[in-house]
Formats: sequence, structure tokens, C-alpha cells
Amino acid sequence: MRLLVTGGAGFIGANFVHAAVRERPDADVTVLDALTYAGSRESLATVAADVRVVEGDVADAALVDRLVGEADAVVHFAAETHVDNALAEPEPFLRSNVIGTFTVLEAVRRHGVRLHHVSTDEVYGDLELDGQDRFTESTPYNPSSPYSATKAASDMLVRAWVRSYGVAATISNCSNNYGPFQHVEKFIPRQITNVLTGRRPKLYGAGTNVRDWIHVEDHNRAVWLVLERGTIGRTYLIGADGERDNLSVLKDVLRLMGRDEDDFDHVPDRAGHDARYAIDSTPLREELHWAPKHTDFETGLAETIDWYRANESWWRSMKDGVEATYAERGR
Ligand code: NAD
Ligand code: TDX
Repeated sequence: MRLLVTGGAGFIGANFVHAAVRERPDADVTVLDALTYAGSRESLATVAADVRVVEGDVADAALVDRLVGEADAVVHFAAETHVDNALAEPEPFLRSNVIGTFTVLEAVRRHGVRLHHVSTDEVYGDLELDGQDRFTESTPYNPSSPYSATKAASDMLVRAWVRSYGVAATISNCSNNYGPFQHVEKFIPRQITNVLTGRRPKLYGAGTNVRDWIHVEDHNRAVWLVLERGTIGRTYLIGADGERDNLSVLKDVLRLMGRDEDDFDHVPDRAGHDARYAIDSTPLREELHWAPKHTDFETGLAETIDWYRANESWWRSMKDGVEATYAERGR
């Protein structure tokens, strides 16, 4: 299978490409990535001989048309992804997430190529903090941030292109990922690298917000299953029953790194901060027989901490700049 992976130099995309090279020798992988601040060739260094990396914008219609024309399937990860950046400057999110997805859709429509669109549970907005309900495929869209609004818009475009033009597409909406190669702007890597650089971890507000954590390898195994066996036009929710509040996750990080559990700073809360995300992934489990392999969060977190310790050269040059930006934003 000739596979075009957009955003393949980012966190989840790079892990997807690593797994494809490792486990799918029949896949011929091309990565299209703009190599923004969030993407790096270093994330693909160990598979550089096995994949073709094209540096370019997913909103570049001529380039996307050519690459899609050479592919049997597209897995579309490319997006601006950080909520705090979206709040500070939403425009790049409109361009990459909305126009970028539109550009991919037009190319797969012209060439009759299969598409899997990777999206987020944040399109559903948030749930009550102490509720028992979870997001399902039929939960109404209710995005809170400029980021999730643009992801919701991109999902709607995919649905419309399936219905109106018969594009062969599927969508997945996954919860919060953790694991290797995640940018140090994101919650878990930020706190790990804060400890490793002698800084104090930073918790937004009271830390009661709940995220539903899933290991990136479990997310990517689900993406493969949906790509190969999913029903065209359907949306699959991906989640591993990993609900935890931010304060608990932060205390886990501190404990696993040998620090006092109170050795962190409270910083001002995020605007519009979503209270709780939780995924009901029953259809994925029952119809596609997916199950997460990383079922113990603390083990996965300890392995992730080990990865950041062992791969300081991957994140070190980004760290000071990221923290300077956070400082400007008072966080
Ligand atoms: P990331 O920010 O680490 O990586 C995004 C990649 O896309 C980067 O390599 C970047 O260079 C590239 N990119 C951005 N704009 C581009 C453009 N215009 N053209 C080409 N490439 C561009 O993000 P991630 O965490 O790996 O997320 C990947 C996808 O998964 C996104 O679509 C995101 O919405 C979705 N998702 C992420 C999570 C999560 O927890 N991280 C959860 C659910 C869904
Ligand atoms: O320093 C921090 N302190 C803190 O308390 C940071 C960076 C975050 N937080 C909180 C905010 C959130 O409640 O931790 C939680 C997780 O924050 P992020 O890592 O920014 O993730 P989130 O906003 O939940 O969105 C992530 O999951 C869904 C990804 O960034 C999205 O791309 C994905 O769609």
C-alpha cells in the first residue's frame, strides 16, 4: 500500500510512521509535513532510509494533488494542535486545519483515494466534572476553543465530502495521547522536562480538569484498524478508559521522578478550560476488536519519563523558547 501520511513529523504521526516501518513492511510511506515548530526531521531520523519525507504545506493544492495522485490511501494527521497557541493566535489553525483538510479532500475526491481523517474528542466540548457520561459518536459537536472549533469544522467537511461526493473517508476522534516524541509545550512532556531542567512544574488552575489518557501506540493501532476495516463514512471514537485529573497526573510525574508531590506551582487557568473529556469506545472494541495494550498508566508514564531522560538531544533546543512563551502568557 502506498501511504501518504500528512503531519508525519509530529508527535502522533511520527509514532505512526515508526510503527508502519516496524510492522508493515508492505507499506510504502511518504510523509508530507510543513516542519512547523511542532514537526522535526529528527523524529523520523531512525526511519529516514525507509520513508520519503516531503517538506510542504497541506494547504498547497498543487503539491497535495501530486502526492495524493501517487498514493493508495491518506492518513491525515497534519494540524495545528496546541490549545494555548490557538487562544493566542487562531489564524494558523484556520489555515492548516480547515483549508488544509479541504485541500486534502479535494485531492482524494479527484483521485478516488481512500482517506482517514484524524481528529480529537475536543470537538464534543466538555462533560460535567463529576458526571458518569462519556462521549459517543452521536454526541453533538460543541467545541470550546479555536483549536477544537477548527477540528470540528474539518470533521464536518469530511462528512460532507463523503455524503456529497462519495469520498471514501473515515474519521476518528481520540482522547489525550501521551508517549515519546510529544512536543514539550504539551502537559506531560512539559512537566517532565521542567523537572529535568531544574524548573518547577506548572499546573493550570486547581488541576481538577480531567483528561482521558491513551498511549500513542494504542491510538495508532486503532487508526490502522479503521483505515483497513472501518466502514466508509463512519466516525470511530478512540479511548482507553484513562480518565485522570491533572493534579493526579502531575503528582504521578513528580513521584516517579523522585520529587516531593507538592513541588510545583499553580499558574493562572486557561481561558474556557474544558472540565472533563471521556470516551466511550465500545463500537471500536466490539466491531473492530481493538483493545489498548498500554493499560497501566503509571507504567506508560514511567516509560515516557525514561524516554525524555534518554532523548534530551531531541527536546533540549526547544525547551527554553517554549518556557519563554509560557512566561509571556503568565504560565
Ligand atoms: P503535533 O502538533 O505534534 O504534530 C502536527 C504535525 O503537523 C507537525 O509535524 C507539523 O509540522 C504538521 N503540520 C502542521 N501544520 C501543517 C501544514 N499546514 N502542512 C503540513 N504539515 C503541517 O500534533 P499531534 O499531537 O501529533 O496531533 C496529530 C493529529 O492528531 C492532529 O490532527 C490532532 O488534532 C490529532 N489529535 C491529537 C491528540 C493529542 O493528544 N495529541 C488527540 C486526538 C487527536
Ligand atoms: O503546563 C500545563 N499545565 C496544565 O495544567 C499545560 C501545558 C497544560 N495543563 C493542563 C491543561 C489541560 O487540562 O493539562 C491538560 C492537558 O493540556 P494539553 O497538553 O495542552 O492538552 P489538551 O488541551 O487537553 O489537548 C490535547 O489533547 C487533545 C492536545 O493538545 C490536542 O491536540 C488534542 O486534540
